[in-house]
Amino acid sequence: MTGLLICGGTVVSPTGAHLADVLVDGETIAAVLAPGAGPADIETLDAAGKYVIPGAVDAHTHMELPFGGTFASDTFETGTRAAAFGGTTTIIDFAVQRTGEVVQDGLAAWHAKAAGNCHVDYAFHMILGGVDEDSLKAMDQLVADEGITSFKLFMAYPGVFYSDDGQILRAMQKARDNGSVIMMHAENGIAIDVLIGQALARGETDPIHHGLTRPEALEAEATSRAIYLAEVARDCPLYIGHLSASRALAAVAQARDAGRNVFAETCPQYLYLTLEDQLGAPGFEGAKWVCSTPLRSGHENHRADLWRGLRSNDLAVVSTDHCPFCFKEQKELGLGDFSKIPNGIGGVEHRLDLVYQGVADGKLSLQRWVETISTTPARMFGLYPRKGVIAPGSDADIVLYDPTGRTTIGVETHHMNMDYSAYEGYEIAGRVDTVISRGTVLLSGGAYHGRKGHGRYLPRGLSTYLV
Ligand code: DUC
Ligand code: ZN
Ligand code: ZN
Repeated sequence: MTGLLICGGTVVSPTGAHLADVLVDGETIAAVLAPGAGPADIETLDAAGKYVIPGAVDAHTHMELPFGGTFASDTFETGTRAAAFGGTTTIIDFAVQRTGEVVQDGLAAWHAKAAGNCHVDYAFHMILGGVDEDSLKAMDQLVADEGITSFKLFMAYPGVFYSDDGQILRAMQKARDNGSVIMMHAENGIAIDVLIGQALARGETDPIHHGLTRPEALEAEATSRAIYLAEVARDCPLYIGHLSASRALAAVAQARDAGRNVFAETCPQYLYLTLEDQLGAPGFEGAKWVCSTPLRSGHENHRADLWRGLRSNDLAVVSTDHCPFCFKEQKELGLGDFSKIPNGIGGVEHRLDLVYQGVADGKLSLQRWVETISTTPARMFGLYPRKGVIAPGSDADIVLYDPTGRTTIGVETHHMNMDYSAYEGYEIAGRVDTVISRGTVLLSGGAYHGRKGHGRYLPRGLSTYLV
């Protein structure tokens, strides 16, 4: 018989972990079987002692994003290859409509960047660089025809991506009508720009001032404002991106307790890294960790609160906000002026491991690990049950994870197109062992077998979280 039988592993899902064999036929999963119940005359993959989990879905990446006069350093080719090494078999990247550009032209440009270049499957959200009659019509067309069912708006970056409250409200009303989700960059960019101007005028130019001019109060304020605007838009589905801080989380939790369609993600950088230790590193070193929302103070309770939010489902998803820039020549654009440092951290390769470390440390259950990195992002963004689950009929995107292995993160071993690692020297108590995408083994025994062009565009349906 043709196909592949993954034998002896522990299949992990949001509802439990049990010994089972997984039968793969072609690109899809044919059956999940009692151990030993599969056909005998078939190629097998020994998964004894390993966790067998659905391929991870990174719902927030920025390959080749134009930002601050340069471009994110991973192409779709290098970034999706790195994703595969880390067990992520689907990314959802952000196509960009720049202010004044036709939305569909921005989308076409993103398809041109990605088509034929991806190692793993990919989908798009759409960044709206402004809301007007044309972009509101485009939202309907993208939902109906293009498989794009989520739109990101920015309360930050005036003059670049910024939308004012009236524009946000109109986009939310449209999303309420067509069933799509509004994703929000929730920071008060108008107030932040005042603080940046004042800091620079005082001669405060080091990278740490990136964080100090983006205080968590302005994330909490914007998060609350977005939640209220979504309420006015008849409880439009709202997804807060890259949530980094305790009071923003409290606003999300309050809305969720009230039964609202409010969801949020956080990212590994906020779970591990701090304003003082990384952004405040000596000299210009801190530029490596300039991202927005920024890293938060380790003297406050943000990281512990974020782990708690992941446990309680006030934080539904961990994605990376993968937006890498090299230190040389890219981050260095901000030498002498922190506001010119391109914003972003690369991490698409390390999300499974970094969240798994939370399991090893007793901060998260095995089930929540799978739910936050795979099942929920797939459900949230209309890819479920094709992605995010090991079940008959689903794509055979499968990762074997070795809880007895170890991973050392660093620039010498990573596969992202970055000249440094944001997590240099981190030791993880686990290891991605085997990665399968639609039945094709991309990684096994440390050897990479993937190729660019294997990854396909995934038109998405509506979120399955909404009633
Ligand atoms: N934040 C980043 O750090 N980079 C890209 C865009 C964003 O919102
Ligand atoms: Zn953002
Ligand atoms: Zn982002």
